[in-house]
Amino acid sequence: MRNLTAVKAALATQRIETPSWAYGNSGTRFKVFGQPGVPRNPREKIADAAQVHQFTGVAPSVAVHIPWDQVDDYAALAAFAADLGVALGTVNANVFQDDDYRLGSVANPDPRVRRKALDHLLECVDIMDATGSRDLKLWFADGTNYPGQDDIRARQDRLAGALAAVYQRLGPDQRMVLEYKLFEPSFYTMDVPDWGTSLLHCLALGPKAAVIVDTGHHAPGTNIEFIVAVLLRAGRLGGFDFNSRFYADDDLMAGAADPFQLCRIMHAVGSGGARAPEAGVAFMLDQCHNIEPKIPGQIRSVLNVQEATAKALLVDREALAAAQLAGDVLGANAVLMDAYDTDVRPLLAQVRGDMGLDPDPVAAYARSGYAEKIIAERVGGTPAGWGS
Ligand code: LRH
Ligand code: MN
Repeated sequence: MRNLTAVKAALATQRIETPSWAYGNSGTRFKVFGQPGVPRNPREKIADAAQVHQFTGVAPSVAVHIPWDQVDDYAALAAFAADLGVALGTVNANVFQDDDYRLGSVANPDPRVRRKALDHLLECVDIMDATGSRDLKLWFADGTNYPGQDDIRARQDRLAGALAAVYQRLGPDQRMVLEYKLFEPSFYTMDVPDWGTSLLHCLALGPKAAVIVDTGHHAPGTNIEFIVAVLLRAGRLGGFDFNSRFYADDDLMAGAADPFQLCRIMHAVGSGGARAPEAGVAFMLDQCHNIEPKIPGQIRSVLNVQEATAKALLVDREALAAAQLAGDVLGANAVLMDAYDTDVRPLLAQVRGDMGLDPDPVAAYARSGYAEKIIAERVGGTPAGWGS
């Protein structure tokens, strides 16, 4: 697809969802470094997310996490967001921060604990009814730390039972998207450790269940674009949690550690005809800005996804297909590398200009004075964080 008009139109209609928790304090087990001006409540997080959309034009929704974003009136919160030009997006359940969940939530041996976890998942669907969100995102910390600790198959049965109960509760336009993770916080088994396990559960549930690929949740060296291609072929790629990592689930800025991988992933998305918002694949960021300023970090991350997407869109697919079918190994690789090696920043600056935006969102945000404003205003109260 080298038709530049079509490429620019595709870039202008891109939709990248930012996570509310990226605007709050976050860290590691060693330290959570507080930062000045950090939001203290869901409305301030949404106001910060609206800044990212204001300067990039392609981040019109913000994912919420319950109870980190708990409020009395979710419809009012959605209206507040709409007034700022963003929508409440994916609803993330949280059954990983309560003492009851030490041995798991929906896979816990104790039926009382499983019931408690299921009730939270069902409450999250009620919240989706109020916010108008399409997706319920489920990530489970559930697993075991030692061989023999629990029965692997029995835990799968318990998980399947809870997922089926939630699936029954979904409305006609709602989906549940199941995220997998190889390890952490459980270190011998995770009950949803990989794409295959997530896919099996989704296929068992029905068409409103799909797989979430968090780019930080694989073993080192995993070919993520292969997983993307296979899930798209099965019609079960629900979306992405984009971030990057050097070693584990580092939750660093998307594209920061491996921009080529992000480009290869977006190429696989394009090959599967799933780039456009209508295809139903959710493109989300799931990151923690432990040491860097959060709003600029989100803006930079959105730009990194845009750049990876632009490079993937510049792949000469006709030439690529011809080289592939001719068995021209180097020729085919060169077509893709030619696109990847293209500096797409001028093209994206043009796209932003056409959208009435400053060509350099990072600089424009810095000039806006918003950072200084929130530091001056947000004095007192408790900075938002992971709440554990
Ligand atoms: C788990 C995860 C999941 C979220 C959490 C914030 O590692 O990726 O998507 O619930 O991070
Ligand atoms: Mn994630």
